[in-house]
Amino acid sequence: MNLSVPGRTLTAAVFALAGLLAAGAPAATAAPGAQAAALAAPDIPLASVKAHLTQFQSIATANGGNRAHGRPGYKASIDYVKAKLDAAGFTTTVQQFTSSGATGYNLIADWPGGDTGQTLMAGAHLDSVSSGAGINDNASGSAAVLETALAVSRAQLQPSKHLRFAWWGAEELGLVGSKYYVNNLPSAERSKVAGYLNFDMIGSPNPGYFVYDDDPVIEQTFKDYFAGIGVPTEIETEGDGRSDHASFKNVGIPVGGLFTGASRTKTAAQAQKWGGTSGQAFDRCYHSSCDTTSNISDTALDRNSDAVAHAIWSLSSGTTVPPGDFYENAADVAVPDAGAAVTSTVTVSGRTGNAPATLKAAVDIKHTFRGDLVIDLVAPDGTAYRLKNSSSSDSADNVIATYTVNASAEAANGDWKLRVQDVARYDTGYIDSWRLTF
Ligand code: DTR
Ligand code: ZN
Ligand code: ZN
Ligand code: CA
Repeated sequence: MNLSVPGRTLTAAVFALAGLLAAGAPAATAAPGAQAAALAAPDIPLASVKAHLTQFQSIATANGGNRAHGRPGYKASIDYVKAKLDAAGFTTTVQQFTSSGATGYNLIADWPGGDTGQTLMAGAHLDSVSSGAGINDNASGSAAVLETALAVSRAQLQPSKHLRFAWWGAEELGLVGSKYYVNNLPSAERSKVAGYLNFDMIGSPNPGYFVYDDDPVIEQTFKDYFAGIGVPTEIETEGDGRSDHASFKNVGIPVGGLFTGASRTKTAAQAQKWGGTSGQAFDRCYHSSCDTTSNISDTALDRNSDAVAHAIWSLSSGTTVPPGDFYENAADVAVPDAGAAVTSTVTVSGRTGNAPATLKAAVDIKHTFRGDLVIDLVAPDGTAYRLKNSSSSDSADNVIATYTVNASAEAANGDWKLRVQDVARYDTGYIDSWRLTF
């Protein structure tokens, strides 16, 4: 299968493609808590992803308790996602098919622009089983892909590759929707798909962090992201053929994806590295009626949603920022109410000289009364730069802002800390993510 690389065998084409994908995915910095991204992917707000889960739950509740193929809850889910994407400027297409005597639907959303000869796809199956709402399986993947697509629109991203997002029908009947899509994609169009990223169950309540071991560049992109936030990963071993990426892999398209586990039980070693409960299933509600909005790990959903955005930004970009230009930490850090200051660290290394006079600190702090917060950037030598003072009158939510600091007196390399203190009682929050750009 020629992947749009004329005159080459599949193997060579895949590696050639890997080279293309690699161009957009520079090696991450070695320093834990810091990583270089080809382009600065935004933090995907957990609250926005969970708002979609709430909608999918409401849809299931209003339609017989599920969002299964052939049932009204599935079409209502398609309509919800399509409306969001139409409003955000995507070109959407609803592809119909028949399976088990019922009409099924795939939703395809193209982001205008980019080289359509190098199309990067990301998708998730939108259907549930008939026994429940299917919130982890797979509203979690559907919501993360939707919110990433909306983030592309908010950023008005113009990557070198063309972006296409997809929500599949009838995956639970045997990858029916994604197989229908691939089988009906003309071979000339298939060869333009540079890669397909799949997200099926990414919020399991007792989560593992599994990365598909298929295309090496895609796999490394995900691994780099999790290494950058200090989260160990494992190779997904039960995945082959188990979700929609198989439809693409079967025709030679490079694939990758993320998974937090289903009915298998978490081992003691896995609980040691990830937390959670050993001897218990990653998702005890897999394919059950209890797969509702309470069947989600917020931390896993947040981390994986951010990983989706990182992969889209990294793998679709033809430009690269010099490694080390951008350092981030997306691990959540709770800020105690009227308590001690907390810090989140990024380690800068490999740079020469001092930091710039226009060092940028972009912060994303979730809080229900941001006037409570005092925020400092602390240089490696301990010098503190005040980014934000407290204010008893600023009752708005969240601090999502970028501050410019004249740090030219500071050596660039070392541990830089974001220090946050809640100085007034009531209301609380957490550091969602922050990044330092040189
Ligand atoms: N078949 C998927 C869930 C699933 C089971 N194992 C894996 C591995 C990789 C991705 C998904 C899955 C479903 O029930 O939708
Ligand atoms: Zn399933
Ligand atoms: Zn699934
Ligand atoms: Ca986050």
